[in-house]
Amino acid sequence: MKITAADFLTSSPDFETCPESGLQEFAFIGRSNVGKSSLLNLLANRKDLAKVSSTPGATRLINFFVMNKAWMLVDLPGYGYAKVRKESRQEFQKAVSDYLSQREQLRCVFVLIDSRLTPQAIDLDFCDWLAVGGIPFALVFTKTDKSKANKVKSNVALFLEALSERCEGEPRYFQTSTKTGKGRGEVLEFVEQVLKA
Ligand SMILES: Nc1nc2c(ncn2[C@@H]2O[C@H](COP(=O)(O)OP(=O)(O)OP(=O)(O)O)[C@@H](O)[C@H]2O)c(=O)[nH]1
Ligand SMILES: [Mg+2]
Repeated sequence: MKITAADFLTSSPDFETCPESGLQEFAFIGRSNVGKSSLLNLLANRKDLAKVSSTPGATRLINFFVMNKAWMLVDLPGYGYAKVRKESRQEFQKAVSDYLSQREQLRCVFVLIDSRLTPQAIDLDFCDWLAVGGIPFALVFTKTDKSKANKVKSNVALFLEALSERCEGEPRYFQTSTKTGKGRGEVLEFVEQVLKA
């Protein structure tokens, strides 16, 4: 899919203020600093549509972007920034959980995983939470330019294996780099398929 237009629509502090719109949505979620805003910019082919930051936790609102005047990308705040007790790991911001569980036009959540790391409980728990809630998701392993190819490959395999012990079925997954543009075409092709379905 060719991106011909990408426009910021609005930011919402909570679910209640999310824009009324009939457009189908694809959301980005993941740990702080994993590269959600960067990936959004890569897909949109824009340098600074979504705010990229070296400070973890920069995105605090739910940000809506209209693509090709036809569908939306939604940049969500990252989870796992503040040090949290084990019991509250899944008590991430209410705005995000409300959005994910109640937004009717949400077609797919892209869960971003740092490809440099071996499987992290917080990411596995989050995928588990989505699966239990019946919320469709796909995995995006980010920052693949930052480690050797075989390291990325083994981290992806380990994550899929760990996830298979918790949830049924293997999710779609992608590997991306905002530095080289890797994965952009595949993710957009997937979005196109889902929009058509
Ligand atoms: N080398 C490299 N750096 C990346 C990549 N993706 C993101 N980064 C860098 O990682 C940092 C965090 O990126 P963001 O896109 O702001 O991450 P985020 O997930 O939106 O962060 P929060 O909004 O704070 O949760 C920035 O310094 C980016 O430049 C990538 O694919 N490769
Ligand atoms: Mg961000």
